[in-house]
Amino acid sequence: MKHLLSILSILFCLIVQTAGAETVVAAKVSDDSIQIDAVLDDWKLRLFVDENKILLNPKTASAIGGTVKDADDCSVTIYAAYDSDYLYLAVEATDDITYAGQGGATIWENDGMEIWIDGGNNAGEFPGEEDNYQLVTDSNGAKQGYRNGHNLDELVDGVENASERDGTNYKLEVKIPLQHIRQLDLANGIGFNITIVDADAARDAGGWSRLFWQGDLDVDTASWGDLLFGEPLAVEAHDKLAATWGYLKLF
Ligand SMILES: [Ca+2]
Ligand SMILES: [Ca+2]
Ligand SMILES: [Ca+2]
Repeated sequence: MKHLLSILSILFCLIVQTAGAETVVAAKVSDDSIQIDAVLDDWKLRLFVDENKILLNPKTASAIGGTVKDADDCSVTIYAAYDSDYLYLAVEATDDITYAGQGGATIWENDGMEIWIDGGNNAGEFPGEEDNYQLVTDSNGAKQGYRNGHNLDELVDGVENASERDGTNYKLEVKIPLQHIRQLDLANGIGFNITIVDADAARDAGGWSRLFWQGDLDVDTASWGDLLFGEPLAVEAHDKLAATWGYLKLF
């Protein structure tokens, strides 16, 4: 019986780990230290720990809308950071086929990222509550904001985003004014979700697919996770050594 309980508890832990965290903690960075150019060397990504990022692939996804067969088909790492004025997200995406032929109001059908924000972190209706909105940043570097049944310029004015392709893979970088997030309380965090679109070339044949970080229905705010506003990134050991060496050389 004791052995059975041990095995069951191990299995439970494995299931919890497989399901992935429901919280991502944005790292505090210096104001204006991140430039939106789809080049991520300004992020110091090596300092990001597991809680600062979302690993999204067919195994970690809460749900798959459509078909994403394996990590080569679509898998992404999403990094979160913030400063006094902006929330930043960076995406490194692996994709086997790029589809990004849509323009105008249908850019959400392109390979790219959909960001779901519940500013008051109180769930609520979507569409309905004014603090709930969706921001699309596609792999062309286009953007779109949606709230209460409307695409709104006010949701994308002031948002900067960039995309860079490397073959069929791509990188995204985006910054969102914190002022856009209604009912924001940094101490409370925001309700948050990410869906990654994997359109591929089979879009017209029903191949439009998505990986869900949380839940399985994009507008179900109650199923979203949390984004918390955390501490600055830890300084890496060799950065400390370099600083110490500089100090020694001074004296
Ligand atoms: Ca950059
Ligand atoms: Ca794909
Ligand atoms: Ca809300």
